[in-house]
Amino acid sequence: MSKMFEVAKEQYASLGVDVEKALEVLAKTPISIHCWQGDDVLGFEGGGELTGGIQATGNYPGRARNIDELRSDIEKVLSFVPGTSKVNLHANYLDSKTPVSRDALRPEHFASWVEWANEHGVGLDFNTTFFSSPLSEKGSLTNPDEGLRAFWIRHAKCVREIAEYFGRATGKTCVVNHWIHDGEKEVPIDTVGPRMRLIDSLNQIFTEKKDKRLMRDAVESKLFGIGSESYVPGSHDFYWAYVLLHPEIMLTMDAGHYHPTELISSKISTVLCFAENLLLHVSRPVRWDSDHVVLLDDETRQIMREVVRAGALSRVYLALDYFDASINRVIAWTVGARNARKALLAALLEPVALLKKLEAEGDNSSRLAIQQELLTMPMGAVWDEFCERCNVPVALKWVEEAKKYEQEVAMKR
Ligand code: RNT
Ligand code: ZN
Repeated sequence: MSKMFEVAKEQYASLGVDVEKALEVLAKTPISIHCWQGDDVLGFEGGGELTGGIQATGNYPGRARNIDELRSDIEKVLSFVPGTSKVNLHANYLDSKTPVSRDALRPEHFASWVEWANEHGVGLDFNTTFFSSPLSEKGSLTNPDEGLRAFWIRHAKCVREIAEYFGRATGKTCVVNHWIHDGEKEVPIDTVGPRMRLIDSLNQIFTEKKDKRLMRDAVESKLFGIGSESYVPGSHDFYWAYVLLHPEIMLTMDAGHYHPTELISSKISTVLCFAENLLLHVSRPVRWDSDHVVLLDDETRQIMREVVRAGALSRVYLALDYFDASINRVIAWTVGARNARKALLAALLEPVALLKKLEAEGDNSSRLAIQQELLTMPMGAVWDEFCERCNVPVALKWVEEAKKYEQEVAMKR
């Protein structure tokens, strides 16, 4: 244990913060690491193009081109990120030598992922993949063509079965996120029809009740996407109403899916008043839903603070969602994952009890002063100690290792 850590521990203790307790909670809180940062969201169906409202920009060399490369890259990332991680897969990351239609996906197509996950002691989360398909060019769950809409409903049902299998085979609940890219470049005349079809599709998908311990469903809202700038049926209001009427389904809030000045941190407490659980996509929009690498910025810190201050860590699922193809992908991945956990540490090191007491007493000046003082308290020493205890490289040592991996592995691709 470093001297710096001992000093930091005392400083936090003087505000009533139990650092050891904070580290315990930090270590066991799962954060789901998305698989799609490694290959620019392309997956392994062999299509080779990302379409459907989202875009990974940049062409830095070393992209993972197959499952083995992607797993090797994720393993690197996992070795750099302290605490409990899960790995978040998309339905187009199947392991199959022959093409499989998305409405015919079976657990066997993901059996090697389960084996891999168990080998590495990580749980798996999952996602329906409606984008990057010629069958969803005119939409997925809102498609006016009944045959195509039925296809995508079948897809979602397959994904839920596979998720159940993930839950059973890994012993860890699998969270399934459903995001559709459906939407319009211009405001359509009929804005109700697509929404009514979406309700019907969701009702069909969720008809079969699943064991909550094995898998959970979540629906992700969005304001706009590329090509769907003016109208998105699956908006925040839409899904918020849907989950209120169907409490077994969770709402997913992605930090990049709102108006530029609208923050998900300010919505968390409202959702928690009415919903038991919530899924967060920790991401970073820059002017648009650009999915930039997560920083240790104000909003990421505020997201974690809101969850911790509400005492809701066990009710909120945390997942990462960004894809940067302009820099070393393993480094991008790791920076974001470490930052999300660092922000969580910062939240856990807040003297919440003391701040709440001051607030109740009306002493808002002390409340403000303490919050500002906290910003320069030695969290770094606590973070370093945490990394050491978790056997991951301390400070910038991981960057050296990532660079070495880049030279020896990624650049040879
Ligand atoms: C898209 C959504 C969605 C995707 C992933 C790949 O805007 O945020 O979560 O990023 O499913
Ligand atoms: Zn998202």
